[in-house]
Amino acid sequence: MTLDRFSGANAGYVLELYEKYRQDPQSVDAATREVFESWTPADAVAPAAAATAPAGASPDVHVIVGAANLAESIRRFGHLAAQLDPLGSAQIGDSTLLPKTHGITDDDLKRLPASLVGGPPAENSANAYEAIEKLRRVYCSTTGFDIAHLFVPTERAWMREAAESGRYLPAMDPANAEALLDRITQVEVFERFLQRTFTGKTRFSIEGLDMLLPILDEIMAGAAGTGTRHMMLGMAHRGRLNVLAHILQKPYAQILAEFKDPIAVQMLRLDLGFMGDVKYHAGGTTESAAGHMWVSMAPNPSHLEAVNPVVAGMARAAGTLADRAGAPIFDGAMTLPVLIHGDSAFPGQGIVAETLNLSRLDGYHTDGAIHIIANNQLGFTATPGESYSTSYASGLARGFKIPIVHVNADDPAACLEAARLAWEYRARFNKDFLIDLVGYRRHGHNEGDEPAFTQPVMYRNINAHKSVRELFAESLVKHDTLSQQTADGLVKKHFTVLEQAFASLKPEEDYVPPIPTPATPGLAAKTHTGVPIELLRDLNESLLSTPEGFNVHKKLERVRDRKRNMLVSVNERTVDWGGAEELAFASILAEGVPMRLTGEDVQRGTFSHRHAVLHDAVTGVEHVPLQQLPQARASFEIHNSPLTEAATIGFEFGYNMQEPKHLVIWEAQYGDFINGAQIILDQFVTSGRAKWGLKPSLVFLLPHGYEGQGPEHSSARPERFLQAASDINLRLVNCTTAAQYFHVLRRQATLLDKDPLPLIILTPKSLLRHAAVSSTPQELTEGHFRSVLDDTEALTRAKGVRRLVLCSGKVYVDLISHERRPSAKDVAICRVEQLYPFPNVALREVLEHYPSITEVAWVQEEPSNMGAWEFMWPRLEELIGDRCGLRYIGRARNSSPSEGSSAWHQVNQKVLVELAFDLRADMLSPSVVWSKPLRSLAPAAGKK
Ligand SMILES: Cc1ncc(C[n+]2csc(CCOP(=O)(O)OP(=O)(O)O)c2C)c(N)n1
Ligand SMILES: [Mg+2]
Repeated sequence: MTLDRFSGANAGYVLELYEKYRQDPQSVDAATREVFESWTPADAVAPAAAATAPAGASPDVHVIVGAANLAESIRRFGHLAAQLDPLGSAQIGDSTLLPKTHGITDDDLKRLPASLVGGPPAENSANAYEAIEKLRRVYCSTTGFDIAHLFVPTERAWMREAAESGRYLPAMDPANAEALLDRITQVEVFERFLQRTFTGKTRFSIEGLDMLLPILDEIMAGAAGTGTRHMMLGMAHRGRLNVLAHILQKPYAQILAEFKDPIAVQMLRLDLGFMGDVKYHAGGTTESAAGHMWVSMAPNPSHLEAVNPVVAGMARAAGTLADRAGAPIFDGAMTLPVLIHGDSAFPGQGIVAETLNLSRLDGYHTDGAIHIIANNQLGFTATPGESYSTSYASGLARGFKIPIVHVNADDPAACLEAARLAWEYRARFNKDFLIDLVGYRRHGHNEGDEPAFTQPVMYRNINAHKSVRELFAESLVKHDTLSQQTADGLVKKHFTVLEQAFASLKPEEDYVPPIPTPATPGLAAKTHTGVPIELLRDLNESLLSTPEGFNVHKKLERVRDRKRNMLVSVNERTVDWGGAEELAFASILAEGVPMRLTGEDVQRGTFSHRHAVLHDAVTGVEHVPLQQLPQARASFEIHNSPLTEAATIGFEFGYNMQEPKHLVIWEAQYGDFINGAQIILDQFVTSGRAKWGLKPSLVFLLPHGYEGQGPEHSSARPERFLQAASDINLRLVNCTTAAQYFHVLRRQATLLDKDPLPLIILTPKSLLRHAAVSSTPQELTEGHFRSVLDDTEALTRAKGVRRLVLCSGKVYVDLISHERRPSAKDVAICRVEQLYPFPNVALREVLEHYPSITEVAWVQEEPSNMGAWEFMWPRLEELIGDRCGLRYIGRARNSSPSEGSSAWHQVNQKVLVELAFDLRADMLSPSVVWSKPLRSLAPAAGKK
């Protein structure tokens, strides 16, 4: 006998059982005792055990170990032999599921005790063979328990016990069975009615995966029964209308009216432009039938899986208690995210992995999401072989140690069991769970699509395949659970409901157009955000105090010493960017607005300017001053995010949607990294208002400015926000002083419930500690954010000014620091601190201050096709009219944001600054443009 024959977990199991028997023969059951009475483990198996084994005849050891290994193989790999595909494709199979692979026969098994197999199947079995057969029925039937990858033994053991005991299989008594058939019928009839009434109109039918609805019912019932307050759903197109109708309770009349698309031209709000979205992207909220639980479906863009982090963020927010100072409290029992994925999209879209990676992180976990792959074995026309490299569509979840249950969508009982398991596992272990619901797609990708062009064989099969309703009804009739008449009656009943809804439809009334939510113009400008000096001093003192015995790092102590004197003299420019930020945060908390700040390395700050979390220099213990603030009336949280942009921004967006009265801030390491989340920005942040009537108020801090660091660390790509800016859907600012930053943050907190808009702040890098951006304490105590900062020095000589330079952000500091500035008496330099909404009124006032100008020059660091120029150009033209020319000074059009070399950067920067002062730079660069005065362009865009 060779050692490898006894390798694997089961050799250990047999020996353990034997050791138990040896210590106390009564501790094992009688049949096992009988086997061990005539058996001794061989030296090769376990020398230590053999040394102490009783002498006696050596039985057929390999049979015992083979039986145990077979049982373990079935538990681990049984899913490979499960019949998961309703269309009957061949199972993957695995040789370790056969007795002969383990050197044993069925007869051998019949001679062995059931206890060798263990678990619930052994309990009432006469021998190992019977127990193995039961095990096969659990693991190799229409459910595949893909759980061998779970690392935590208690979780694995619980899953096995739950599966093997059949504890979560629904009791199919007649009442339950009829209720289930009724539900499945409702789901199917809804699709058939739409097919009949609106033939060929896209609806992304659920047919083939109809059991998705009863699965959701089951999860909802579990959640509602244990006091969950919010269930958050995220899903794509497939079956969405069915879920909206039957889970979110969206009235049939409204859905049918949308199919009619009755908008008459006179109903369009032409002043607001186009808005709204296709019907299968809409979201909704309802109270569950059982009450006490809100069920919400996030609106969804076409971009598959992008909604995942949004739902996770919504769920996190819904479970967060933030109305007290300190760290917020998250209670996962209050909230449940449920994400429905496509079988092609789940493995294909990177944001899935990004979101799964958030699932166990401190600042992000939701105590488990339930995932369902609506697996119709196709992605448009693509086959599984073309869509993923893993064995199953769910493969990615294995790496995250998420239990996976594959289930045949034609087996209603198995589907409900999967749903109950999901709910119970999540409630018990507070971790994600995945149901891979394997079905098919009755029609083409959409209802106007011909699937047989690409899948002729599959669709011959599908056309001949009965629906789950028909199959279930047939089996209930066959078992005399109900009559065929009853089953047919259910179909009729549901058709009648829909027919009546359709007959009484008044499309113009039933259609609910997206609600236009224009921002409140002018409110922002009137928001006063100064804070009395006494309060600022109090807050500063609290921020600077540390717990008894706390060792602050020496270098930080010096910084903090400076801060101690920051507010002593109200007229000295002692408040730097970091100081202003901390005081703004503290004052916002003192006003009772909870705050959440995340991003890569935000606790310290990329440029070491924040230090919102102090680490004791000796012990490493953390101290978060903003969580210990006696003046605070709301919670503060700050988390270093994982190295992810799309999922983390999606998460914060969802959080913000769910808790709009929290100030939620995401900071980029360098501004350009935000383009990793471009889908979230385009699909949710900037267009969510127009498409879905959402009112996001998320804040982005994006370091921006040309400092010679190369194309990738210079620009936060403000042009992308400006391109998406319309109808007052966001605010984009590029502040140049600490006080402006202080006021814009406070303004955002004040406007959260009055005039919420996303706020994008382009923030400094090297300028963080530059004297030019520091402010006086008085500037924090007075006034408000100003969208344009006029040139206070030039105002004293306004009549002599010929050129009005307009710029935004860091280039302002380069301009005013230039040696020519003091003598350039004919130049005024004004800062446009808010790029969007375009500060029309403030700029008009500035223009009026300079009666003799012959030109306005827009100066920027970015190439002309980037930065703000192309946005400003028509608007400035409109503002200036015939009064004077408009000139562009900045880098020439380029495909890359900046030069790759720092020396080259300096040349170009010098040239563009000198050109602003009319110095025909001695070192002209072809990559800097000094345009001729521009006039008579096309009229400005018209809209705000
Ligand atoms: C990010 C993204 N890329 C491409 C598409 C275009 N598209 C729409 S549905 C689809 C196939 C989706 O397949 P699957 O995930 O299996 O969902 P199913 O339609 O089968 O339910 C594709 C490629 C999209 N919507 N989103
Ligand atoms: Mg699919």
